[in-house]
Amino acid sequence: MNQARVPLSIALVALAAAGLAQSKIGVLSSGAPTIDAKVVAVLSADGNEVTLLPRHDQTPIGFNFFAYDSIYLQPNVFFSSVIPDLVQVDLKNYVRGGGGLVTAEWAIWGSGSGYNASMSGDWFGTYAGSYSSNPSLSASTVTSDPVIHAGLPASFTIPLDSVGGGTYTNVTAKSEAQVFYGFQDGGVTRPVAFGGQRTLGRIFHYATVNGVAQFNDPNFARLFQNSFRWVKGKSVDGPGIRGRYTLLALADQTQMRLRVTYQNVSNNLIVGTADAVVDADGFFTALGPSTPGTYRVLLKARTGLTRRPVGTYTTQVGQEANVGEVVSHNGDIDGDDEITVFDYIQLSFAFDTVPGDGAWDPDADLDGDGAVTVFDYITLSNGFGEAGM
Ligand SMILES: [Ca+2]
Ligand SMILES: [Ca+2]
Repeated sequence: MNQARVPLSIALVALAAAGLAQSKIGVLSSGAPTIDAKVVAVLSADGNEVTLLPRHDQTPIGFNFFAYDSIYLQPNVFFSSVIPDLVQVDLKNYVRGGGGLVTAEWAIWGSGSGYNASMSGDWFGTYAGSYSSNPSLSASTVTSDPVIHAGLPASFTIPLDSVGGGTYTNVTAKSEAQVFYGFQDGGVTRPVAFGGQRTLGRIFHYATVNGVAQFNDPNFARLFQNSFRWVKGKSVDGPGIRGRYTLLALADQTQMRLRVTYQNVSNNLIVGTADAVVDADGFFTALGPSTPGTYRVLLKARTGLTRRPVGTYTTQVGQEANVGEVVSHNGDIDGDDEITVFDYIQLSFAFDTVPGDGAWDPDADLDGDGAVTVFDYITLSNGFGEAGM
């Protein structure tokens, strides 16, 4: 038991009880426990409710980023890591749908080598071809912002850590980027703290690796806290919906998790998602978008397909809406929202196994009877060729 954590836990409980949390922040683990602990401590000290999430490259497909106001991505420690492609698409859609994302040095360094290509097109800078191992960096204001610069001097020196081989990357800001602090690289001003808006959400980048020495600097710690205030997104916490999703051939749907996605009918943008748990007959309730509007509802269970109840619904304050019911085939084991030969292959690897066997794969047990058998093959075959909608 780490004694130092006790006062922090008490402080967090007190804040949660008083409903004063600044925002809900999910920290994708860097893979370095000392850095992760520092990140959590600095953000908690600003009154946020902070959750340490799986290592970024091990984020499970289908992870619900919309459960958080903002997400921190620090991919430096395991610098050859790549986030699963479907998760990158989710993270990109999370930002475009109103979420906030803060990233560290490798996000842009790596994009220069093709890492995390599905989302890096949304970054606000590109790799300028070089990085540095300097032990400190002199940051100066380029454009002042009341949220970013709150409590900070116009210029300050940031002590730097070497994480993954360097301390910062030379970045070229894209034309649409807002650069808050920069540094001088020869005759060129390079961005060190910068970002911008992508559709409904915001991304904030650091050109630095953000190690422990950096967080121990009060000015950098404040800048870090301010950047999360700046990106803070909207969560799904509005009037609820109820509906019904039936996953074919599943013997007992009790406790089956369902993802509910809200799409604005006027511009087709995804504005948020919510998690729901269904009862034995497939009935569920879920929170709705915080912004009043008219939405299309998309429903998906883990090995089911995305299904859309007929019609749309308009949020009404304090009133739960019934969005209707759908039935889905069962067999999307790899989570790409289609039932194809790749799902067959994954089922075949787990065939004739039960929990405890080396090749056991709970997602391949489509009917949920605790074994991967011919009945799971039949279930998959019944939906073969079907895709989400
Ligand atoms: Ca599939
Ligand atoms: Ca089975």
